[in-house]
This record gives sequence, C-alpha cells and structure tokens, in this order.
Amino acid sequence: PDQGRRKFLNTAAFAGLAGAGLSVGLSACKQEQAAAPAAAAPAAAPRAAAAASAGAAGKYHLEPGELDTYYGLWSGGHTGDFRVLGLPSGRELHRVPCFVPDALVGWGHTNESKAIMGTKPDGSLRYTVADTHHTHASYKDGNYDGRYAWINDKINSRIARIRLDYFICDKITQLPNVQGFHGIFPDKRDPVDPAINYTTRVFCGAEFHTPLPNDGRDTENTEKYRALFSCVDAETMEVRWQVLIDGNCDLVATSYDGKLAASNQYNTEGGHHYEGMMSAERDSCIFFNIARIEQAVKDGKFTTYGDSKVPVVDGTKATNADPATALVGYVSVPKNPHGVNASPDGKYFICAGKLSPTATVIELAKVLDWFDGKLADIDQAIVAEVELGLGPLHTAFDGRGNAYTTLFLDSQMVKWNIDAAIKFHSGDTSAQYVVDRLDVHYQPGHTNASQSETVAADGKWLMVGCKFSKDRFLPVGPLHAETEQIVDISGDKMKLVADHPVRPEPHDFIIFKRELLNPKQVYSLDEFPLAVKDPKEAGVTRNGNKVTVKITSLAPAFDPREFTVKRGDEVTIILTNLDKIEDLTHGFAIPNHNINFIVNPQETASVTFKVDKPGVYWYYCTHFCHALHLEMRGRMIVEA
Ligand code: CUK
Ligand code: CUA
Ligand code: CA
Repeated sequence: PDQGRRKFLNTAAFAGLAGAGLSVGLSACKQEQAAAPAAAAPAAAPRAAAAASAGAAGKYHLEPGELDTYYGLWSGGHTGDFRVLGLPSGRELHRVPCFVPDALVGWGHTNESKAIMGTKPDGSLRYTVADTHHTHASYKDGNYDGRYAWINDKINSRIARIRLDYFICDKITQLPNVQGFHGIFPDKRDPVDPAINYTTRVFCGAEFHTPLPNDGRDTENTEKYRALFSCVDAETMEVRWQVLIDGNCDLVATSYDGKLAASNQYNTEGGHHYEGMMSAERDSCIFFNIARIEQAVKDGKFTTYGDSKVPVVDGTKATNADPATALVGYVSVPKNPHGVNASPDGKYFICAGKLSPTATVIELAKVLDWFDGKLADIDQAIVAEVELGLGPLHTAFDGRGNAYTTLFLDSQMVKWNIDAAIKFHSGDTSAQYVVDRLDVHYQPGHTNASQSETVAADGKWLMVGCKFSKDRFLPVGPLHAETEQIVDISGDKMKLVADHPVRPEPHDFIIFKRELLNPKQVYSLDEFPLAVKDPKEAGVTRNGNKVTVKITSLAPAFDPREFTVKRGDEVTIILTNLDKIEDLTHGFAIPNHNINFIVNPQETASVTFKVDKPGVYWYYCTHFCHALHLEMRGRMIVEA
C-alpha cells in the first residue's frame, strides 16, 4: 500500500497540499493527503541541511567538536535499555544498561550488576528481557535536579533507577501484584510538607488486570481481575503502597503541587479482548489524592495480597463515591484514551482520545474542588474536549500556552492552543484552537518538547518518535529503523529540521538543558567496597576451591600479569582500574569462559566463574586504551 501511496502523493495534483488540513477532516482519504509533504520530500543533502541549520530555535547541525545544548533521555522499548541522546543533533551518546545484559559493559556478567538485576538461587539472572517505555527524571522546584531518572520494564513490572551522576543503574524493584507496568512519573513535591519541594515518590500504573491474588484459582472469574496503581519510594526504591482500582492504568502524570497523580484508563470495561476493551464510548482518567491515600495507609485501612507485605488501599468506585472521603476520582474521558500529560503552568491535565479524535482538558483546581466537596460532579473538571485529528496519543507543551499532540493515524503533529480550546468548548465556536499541522514520517507515538514537563518549558525543540520509517532510509532487510524527527517550534509554524534513524523501538523521552546535569567522568575508589586500592594488594588468595584474584589495571598492563588456578576452582576476579585519566577505560576478557566487562577510571568490578579445562588462557584488554593496548594481556594458567 505504501508504494501506491507514494505514487499517489507524488502527482502534481497534490503538490499544493503542504500545510493543508487546517480543518479537522476525519475521512480515510484525509490520511493519504496529510502525509503528502513529508512523503514526497527529497532527502536533503548534508550540506543543504547545514546551510539551513540556523533556525529560530538555534543551530541544529553541529560541526565537529560542537556540543549539544540539550540532553535527551530515551527509552529503548523492547531492546530493554535506557538511551542518552544529545540534542538538537540527535546523536546517540550512550546506552545505560539496566534490565537486560549488555556485552560492552559486562552488565549482567559482573557480580555487582547481577546483584542489582536480581538472580535465581543458582546464581543466574532472573530476567534477561525487558520492555522500557517511559523514563522521567527527579524534580526540584518543578524542574529537573539531575539526581535520578527512572524507567519501567513493562514485561516484568520492574522499575529501574538511573543515577545521573555516573549514568548507571543502581537499583531495580519488581512491583508485586501487577502485570504490564507501563506509565511512570515521579512526584514534583510533597502533598503535605511544603519544605519537600523535590521528588520523593515515583508512581507506577499497571495496565493488565489479573486475578487478585494471581495464584491460579480465579482465572475465569472476571470479578477477580484487577489492576493496581503503585507508589515507589524514590530513595529506598521500596514499594510504599498500592491502590486497588476499577478499570486499568496506562500512562501516569503528576501535578506540580504534589497533590495529585493521574492515570488514563482505556479498559474500564475490563475486557479480555480488544472488542471488549473498546465497547464503551467513554473510559476514564483516574485521579489519586496522595495525601488521603497515605493517611489511609497510616490509619491501617489496607489489605495485602499473597506474599506481598505492601499495603493496598481500596480505590474502587463503589467505596470512593463520596468526595469527602474519596481516595480517588474517576473523570470520564472519550474512548480508550492513551497519554496523560500535565501542562507546564500546572493548571491542566490533557488526555488524548486515541480511538476518539479528541483531547480532553481537565482543570486540576476543579478536581481538587471535587475532593473538597465544592464540585457536584467530577466531570465538571473537564474544561475542553476538542477534536484534533485521528489517533491522538501524546502531548507536549511549549510554555506559551500551546500543546502539541501526536496523531498516530493521521501521521501528523497538531499544534493547538489550550485557552482557545477551552473557549471553543465553552461555546465560542469562532475560537481557532488548531494553530498548525505538520506531517511526520510515519505513525508518531510519543512526542516531547525541550523542558516540556517542567515549569521551565522553553518552546524550542520538539522531537517526534515515528513508529514507521519505510522509504525514509536505505533498506536493511525486513526490520526497519524508527524515525526520530526534530521540529523547531520556536515560531508560529512548526518546522521539521532533521530526522534520524533509531534502533527499535523507543517510546517516551525527555529533553532538558545540559546545564541541569553535571555528570562525573572519573569514579571515586570509595564507591566500591571491593576496590583494590594498591597494586601491592593484587594477587591470588585461596579458600578451599574458591580462589579470589585481585587485579589492578594501569595502562598498559594488568597486575598481576599472570596467575595460576586449578581445574575445578571457582574463581572470583576483582578488577580495579587505577587509571585516573578521563576516558581511560579498560576491558577484561577471558577466552572460553564467557567473561568480558569494562572498568572505567577508578572503577571496580568483579566476576565469578568455574574453571574446568586445564590450559593457558590469555586474558586481555578489550577496550582500546593505549598504544600498547594489544599488548595489555596476561596468562590465566589452569593446572590439571
Ligand atoms: S506508550 Cu508507546 S507510543 Cu508505552 Cu508511552 Cu504511547
Ligand atoms: Cu587497556 Cu586496552
Ligand atoms: Ca475502553
């Protein structure tokens, strides 16, 4: 069908359609027309791109040696990783392994990373697959404070924390009682204590409902199928509490005042198949009153399920009908909403309709009014419900009152004005809320703008994560890259300035000013309890058939340069990189023993393995470090 579409689009009849689609057309034909400019655009030559690079938002084409002005933190989808991009160039700078093994770093091979990932009784990894969708960073005073980022694993309902000083994962927690943990969002301040103006909780929405407890008893009892909303402590990473709800969670957002968290619900029907999940005309956006939930936990009004000790409070509709005591409120939202996003002025949450062409604007002050008994019906908190186009998913903000929503089916970004949408909804049909449309390539899922989810939204750059890229890049067989497109949003019109392929398949991401981070390039030896601080400590110690080999690296040699063990030994190698020079990383591999990991400057890592076959094995440095890198090797001698 795509060939036909391109042929169709390249005809002169549609040449004038750039910028078309200012009215919301919902016919199938509209989709074809809408994609015209992007699909028909010739690939820009690199030079041409450079010449056009100084847009209103700033330069996006960087010359060699020029640094990006923004960091982007990206999810990697079912690659299971966490990625770091420089923006606006779109260059991928790093992948931080967390949930799944990584051969470069030795993540999942070193004892330290295995302890973070979690092991089975036999010492092997509990999980080696993950599906990361959403990453968000810790806040202070409504902006990122550079401490942590968190990311979800939808497959195994795990949350990982990334330390942003070293860009490493330091903790992973598995949520009890849930499946399909999808949306994640840190709080921005405490709902009760005004002195806590920074993140102390991370909220997690579970998408799949399961029998509760899920022990094989009630697989056919629909009444028993439930989903929970979870709160994780930002520091300890322990699960503080959970809320039993009607329907399911999907994505999560938090208010700037710390009082509310929200999750969109697409399966209020409790369907097991898609027909059932889309049978109702409206679903919900659920609002959690954090202070009340925590008071209920304190008061002992909770239960627990199965082996889990985590307190679970009751947030179901039946017990939460009275606003005076409600822990949660359910706002009605059209058909199978997808994203929920908080506007940077702190006033609104926006739910996109997905199967409805609308976005719903919910005023937070009014939701709080409902909890305070000042609003008869929580649906009165809806201040706009406007048509945007087909398949609205996620929304970003420019800090100037405009929202940018991905239209998955239309393959478009739509820029719309929130105040105008509210006016339109209240009866002023002359209010033009759609400001601009931009065709993207193709089927955009997530979008985000620079600083979009902070009080410092700066309205410069918008990234669009397009799920399909066919005909955009050189073909490489059946698996296509995805297209990340960068858009200058500093003017009235959105301007597509560049795109780049990414390995499948990123979902959500955040973009923030580089000044907000201050990463370190050299570790402190004290970070590592096992550090071999002096080459004099290096060497072999034996305890029965358990052998510990302490090794240091200092370019271009390991110390010791050889060691001897016996067949049948369990060998633990502890390696400290004593080089202090930035960028001087060493690797350590042993042939035939499945060992490879790196040690960054002043880092320590250890591995444990069995030696079963006598012989000589050359351990060597895998990370090019020195003119004598190839010579940086030594002998492990295994005696019979
Ligand atoms: S979900 Cu993937 S495009 Cu996981 Cu944020 Cu919407
Ligand atoms: Cu050390 Cu290469
Ligand atoms: Ca539904």
